[in-house]
Formats: sequence, structure tokens, C-alpha cells
Amino acid sequence: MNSRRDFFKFAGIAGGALAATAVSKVALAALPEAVSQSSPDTMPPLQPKNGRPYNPVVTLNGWTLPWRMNNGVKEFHLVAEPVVREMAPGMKAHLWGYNGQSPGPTIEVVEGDRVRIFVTNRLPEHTSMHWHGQRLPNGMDGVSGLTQPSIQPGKTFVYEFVARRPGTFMYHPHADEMTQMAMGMMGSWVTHPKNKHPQIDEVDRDFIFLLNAYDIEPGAFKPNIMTMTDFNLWSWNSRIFPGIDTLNVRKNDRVRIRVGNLTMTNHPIHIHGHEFTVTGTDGGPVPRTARWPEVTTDIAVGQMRQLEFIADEEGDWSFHCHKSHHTMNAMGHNVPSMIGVDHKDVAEKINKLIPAYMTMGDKGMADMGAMEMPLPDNTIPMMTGEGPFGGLEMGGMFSVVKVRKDQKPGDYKDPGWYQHPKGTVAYEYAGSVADAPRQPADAHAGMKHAAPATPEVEVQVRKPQGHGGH
Ligand SMILES: [Cu+2]
Repeated sequence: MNSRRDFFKFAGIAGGALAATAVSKVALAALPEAVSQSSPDTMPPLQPKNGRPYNPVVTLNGWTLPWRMNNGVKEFHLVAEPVVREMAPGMKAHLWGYNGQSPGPTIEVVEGDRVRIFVTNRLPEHTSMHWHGQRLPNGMDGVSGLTQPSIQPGKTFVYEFVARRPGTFMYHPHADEMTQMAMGMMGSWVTHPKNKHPQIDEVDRDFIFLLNAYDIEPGAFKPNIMTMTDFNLWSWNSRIFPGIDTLNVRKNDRVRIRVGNLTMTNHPIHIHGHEFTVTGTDGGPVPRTARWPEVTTDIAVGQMRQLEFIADEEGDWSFHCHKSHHTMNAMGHNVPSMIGVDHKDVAEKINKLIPAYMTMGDKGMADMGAMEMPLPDNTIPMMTGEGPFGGLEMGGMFSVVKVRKDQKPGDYKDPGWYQHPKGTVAYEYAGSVADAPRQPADAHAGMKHAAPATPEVEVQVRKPQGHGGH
């Protein structure tokens, strides 16, 4: 292990001399201002003030980084630094990110733009920046030790390349990746097409976010960076439901949602009430002849997907990861299943010793959503959120696409809950319920090869606790 590390260290130093001479001239230029963001809210789209025109994206619970134009080059300044990210109201995480937030700001450019990005390191350890999915000179690829020396604390590196192909990309460190991605270092990148593109439609709403995951013990603030599979916070742009903003659109809008996955597992992303097609990946636009309708698409680790649909059904439509453990928050992942267990007698005995003891989970876990139990500071219940009809019992990777006919173009404000037309909501049946006819118990007695009677056995399966239980 040690010799392997030494090898990479050596390779880093060797590569360093080359890369340093290549960028030293531009590094002398004054740095563009490092704009910082203090709010975790979804910011309105940043309309381009100069350069080629384009229709900007909206970053879910995020923002787009402003740039300055310097002799025809778009200059951005990213600052890698410790940040405090509110993951949902009532829960803050101490992460590493860029320019005040995790994820960092979205970078938006146009196909053919020459882009210069200054990356300043204010972390306690070295870092680098990899531009996932981009065509660029090898030395700009940001792989610490392989294509450049790492950026030491306090230092600024310059990356410069032409955004050659339009599409959806992301950026993240390629140095101590396990730590730095587990701490929240990542961001989105969109390269808009410069002309009308045969495989890229113009859309009315264009959203983008990254899937990420954290392991933060209830009451703690820092992620456990050694966690490989057992994350307890499944987030979109480092937000968890009910902290994730809704995606608010106008009826009949063409909607694009760009999603990238930088967690350690795949996420089947699912929408209700509509079908979408995957119109692009980080490899580029999907040819029209290769698209098919879906209501769920699996997004593997390191992939980006562009989902597109016409929002032609009014309402509040769930939009979430279909892994049910990814739509819940911390607390209770290691609780054994108590469904069907009658612990009334036990509870009475325990109550004599511990008056505040309460049973839970004997009818399912839904009572966790309604439970008013004292929580440690800085965490939120595993299933929560109030809808117009009661508790949503959700967490994690869950949001709502709100489709309204009176949502103005360019208006991204939450229109509130959907007012269902009369007679269009599921309702309770008020009549009497007849017993279902059942086959008599001796019905198979006349069968030729009737199986011998099996004694009825009930099996209680209990998942092992603490490791990979889900
Ligand atoms: Cu998931």
C-alpha cells in the first residue's frame, strides 16, 4: 500500500513541472472575483449578459456562477473551501464545497466558448478539478498526479479549454476522491448548443441537479468519509426532502431535467403522471431514433441523464428515486422489523421501569412519520413532510413536479398545493363489504398427485444489523 502511494506521489511531482510552465502566463493575470452564495434556495436562471445567447438552466437548490469576459475568454473563479450546507430546515452539515455551497455553482457556457477557470484551494489538503465528460487537452483533465500536480492549500490553478461539444457535464476533484466527494465537492456544467441542433430541442424549463449521499450520524455535523455503502442521507444537490425545492412548470411546457450521479450506487429516477424520454447523456445527445418512452430511468454512478417530457397533466406529481430506502432520512436504518409483533405485554413491563418507553413499528413504519419524539439536535425524522391530505412519510431523494396552467413563463415560484377538480380525488367507499367467496379447504382432495399436507410454518426473517442491511 505504501509503495503504491509513493509511486503516485512521485508521478505527481514529475508531471508537475510540465503543467506548471504551461499555465504560468495566464496565472499572472488578475483573478476574477470569487462570487459566493450564502443561500441554499433555488436561484432564478442567470440570463447571459454577454457572449453568445442561450436559454439558461435552473439549478435545483443551487445557482449559476457569473463570469467575466476577458478578450473573448469566459473567466470563472471557483474556490474550494469548507462550507455549512443546510440540507433541510433544522439540519446543517459541515461539508466541503465551492464558493459557499455544496454542490458548487453550475457553470454554463456555449459550444465553442473558450473557457478559463481559476480554482483556488482553501481546503486543509490538496485538491484538483476534473471536468467530467469534456473534450479537452489532456493536461487540463485535472487528474492529480497523472495530468497535473495537485493544487496545494492556498494555491490557485488555471484550467483553460474550448467547450467543444454541447451537453450536460459535471466537475469534481480527482485528488483524494473518496474524501472530497464524500464531503460534497462537485458541481454541474452545461454547454449549450451554439446553433439550432438537430438532436437538441429548445425547452421551456431546464432543470439540473446532482445525486449525492452522506453518512452523518444524527446529532453530528460532519460526514463519515469511510462509508462505502451504508449512507443515511440520500440527497439531491446536498438537500433532502422536505428540503428539496419543487420543480414548478406551466402546463404544456417542454421540460428538461438533467441529473448526474456522484453517489456510490445507482438511482432509478421516477416520475408520476407523465412519460419522458432520455434525450442525452454525458456522452452527448441521444439520436432521436434511439429514444423510447420511460417513467423510470436508472442513473448509474458517474452518469448523467437528460429527461424530457411535455408537462400536459396538471397536478402535484411525485418525482423521486424508486429505491424506497433512498426516500427516507437518517434515524431508524438499523431498526429491526417489528411488523406483526405484539409488544403490548412487553411495553407494560418496560413502562414500569422506563415511563417514557414507547413501542413503534408494530403495524409498519408509517407511525414514524407522525411520531413526535425528541430528536437529537441537527437531524430530521426519517420520514416526514406534510401534504394537503396528511403526512407524506418521505425523506431523501424526493420532490414534486408541480404542473399548473396559470404558472407564468419564467416564473419558478412554488404555486402551493394543487386544487383538484371536484370528483377527481380517490375517496373512501361508504357501502358494505361482502365476504369474498373462498375455495373450500378440501377442494384439492380429489387431485391425483395431491402434495402431502405441509405443517404451517411461519418464519420471522430479521435483517442483520449494522452492515449492508439494506
Ligand atoms: Cu436512489
